[in-house]
Amino acid sequence: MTIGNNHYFIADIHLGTPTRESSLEREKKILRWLQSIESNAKAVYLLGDIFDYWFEYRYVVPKGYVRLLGYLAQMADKGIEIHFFNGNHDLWTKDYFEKELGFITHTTPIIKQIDNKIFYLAHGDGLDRADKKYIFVKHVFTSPFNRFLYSLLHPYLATMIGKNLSKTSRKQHCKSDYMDRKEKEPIYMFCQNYSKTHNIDFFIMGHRHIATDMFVGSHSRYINVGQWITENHYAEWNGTELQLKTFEE
Ligand SMILES: [Mn+2]
Repeated sequence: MTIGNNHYFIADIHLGTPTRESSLEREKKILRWLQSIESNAKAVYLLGDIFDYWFEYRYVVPKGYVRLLGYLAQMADKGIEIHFFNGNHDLWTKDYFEKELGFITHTTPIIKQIDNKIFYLAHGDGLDRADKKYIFVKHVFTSPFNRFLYSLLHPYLATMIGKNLSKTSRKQHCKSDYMDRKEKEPIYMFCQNYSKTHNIDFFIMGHRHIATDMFVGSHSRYINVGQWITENHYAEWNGTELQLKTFEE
């Protein structure tokens, strides 16, 4: 079978929240989106917070999301690259996505040439190096020893704690003013600074939950793919043009 040429970018689906029913509905919508782009797709980039909570044990993964995971695995089997970036809500992955589903996983931002353009791809959290509190919290959460301790909790208790932490973090995130500080928001400032010393054509990220397409630096663009909780945006690179789009059924 032939593979398409387009690259697709999506983030912040936050599956699992706010209710099982609404999450399932959203998951099915994502499947319809994937079906609509599949024949044109060379690669799909999942730019973080696909799951509102994910903690992977050595032999066990969280229940649910089998439609989406199965469909993505099938796409990977056909030769479409599925790139999975950890967000701040689903950072506790191990090797399940790679080994079982055939994804290409990324724990940190990547810089990648696609066709003749340079892309900076990341979830978008932690880019503000002055935010010491966040950097500390992330360090605590990702420390292998803490992760090991957490994995010793019974999954019933661990999942309850984890889901609550996720909920609190999302609430704080929505309250924080960087959601609408526009040009002062950390990701925009990061892109602005980074583009001074690096040759990047497109910065594509999530995390902010607000779909954005703006110029940064002298010739770069910052695209934020928004979220799928109440909206449904994605970005498409077709070899010559990068567009922020809305999934219309
Ligand atoms: Mn996030």
